[in-house]
Formats: sequence, C-alpha cells, structure tokens
Amino acid sequence: MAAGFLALSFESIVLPYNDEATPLSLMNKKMLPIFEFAEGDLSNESLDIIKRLDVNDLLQNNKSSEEELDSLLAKIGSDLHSLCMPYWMFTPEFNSESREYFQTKKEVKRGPFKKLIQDKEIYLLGLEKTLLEVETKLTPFYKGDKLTITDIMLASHLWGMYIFPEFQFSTKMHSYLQEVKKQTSFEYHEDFWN
Ligand SMILES: N[C@@H](CCC(=O)N[C@@H](CS)C(=O)NCC(=O)O)C(=O)O
Repeated sequence: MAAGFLALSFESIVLPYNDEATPLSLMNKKMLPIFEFAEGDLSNESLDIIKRLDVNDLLQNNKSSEEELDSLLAKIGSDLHSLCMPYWMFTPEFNSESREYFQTKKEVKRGPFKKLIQDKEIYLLGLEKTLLEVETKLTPFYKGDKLTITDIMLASHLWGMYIFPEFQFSTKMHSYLQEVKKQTSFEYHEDFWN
C-alpha cells in the first residue's frame, strides 16, 4: 500500500506460508515481509521499510507512534484474526500443505478453528463496537483530511474482513476503505487473482 501510494515500482514475491528456509536464511527469523533495498540491504519491519521509502515523509510517519492507535489496532486484530484466519487459508495463495501448516501453527495460540467459527458472534460484536469508534474519527481519513501511515495500518488490518461470509462494512467504512485502496493502488492477492 505504501509503495503504491508513493508510486514506487517494486517486485513482489509471495512465499508459501510454510516456507521457513527462505526467511530464516535471509533474516534468521520466520517472518515476513522482507524488503530488499539493494543486494544485502534487507529489512524485516514494515514501518522501518516505509519510513525509508517515504523520503519526503508524505505519509507523516511519526503519526504511527501514537499509543492510542497501537491499542486500537491490537483490539481490531484480536477479534478480526479470530474471525478471518479460518477463511484466509482458503485464499489462492495457499495450497494444501501451507494451509495445514498455517492451521496447525495458528491453532496453538487461538485454539481450534472450528471453535473460532462457533464463537463468531462474540468476535463480531467486539469488532463492530471497535469499528463504530473508528468511524467517528474518519474525517474522511483517520483524524485528518489526508491519507497517512495510520490509514495504511488501519486499512491493511481491516481489509481481510472482506473475506468473511455475510459480513458487511458500514457504508462509511466501506467508502473509506475503497478510497484508501484507490490512493494506494491496492489489490488484495493480485499476484494470484490476476
Ligand atoms: N513487526 C513486523 C511484524 C510482521 C508480522 O507479524 N509478520 C507475520 C505475517 S503478517 C509473520 O510473518 N508471522 C510469522 C508466521 O506467521 O509464521 C512488521 O510490522 O513488519
């Protein structure tokens, strides 16, 4: 999203979720994203990568250090991940091996996916409450009239919810996410669906 907003050209390589060897050999850690600025010059932290790419600070990168935002994102993540993980693994970037690896790994922390689906109403109530709070701050971007790093963090968290069956964002939230998509030239899973 940040690279799209900054109109930078880049190559995107999607690793299978069960590929441990590549991230371990590059960064010593099984974590993505990994951004290669130049040969041997790699970074493994989204916000550091964005700060480095955004040389003119068009995204107002200092905004991301707000404590209030971190707790908002944590609240969104805790409900949204429980709702979406059982469905994300059926997006086209997975195959049967990586799907099984994902489910086994994520169930250690969250419990059986079957139970997450059974308990969906609890997570939906939590998420909807948080979204109402977020909506009051959209003017039309998060606490401002220009897209910033905060909107990228928020929208990239929320986007996954489009996959959840029978869920609909409010009109205001949907318009907001579509505007972020437009300004960042964002396409969900485009590597697989194009
Ligand atoms: N602080 C890192 C966190 C990145 C992160 O949490 N990556 C997740 C995927 S979104 C990951 O690779 N987790 C390891 C795994 O799920 O195996 C960042 O913001 O870039």
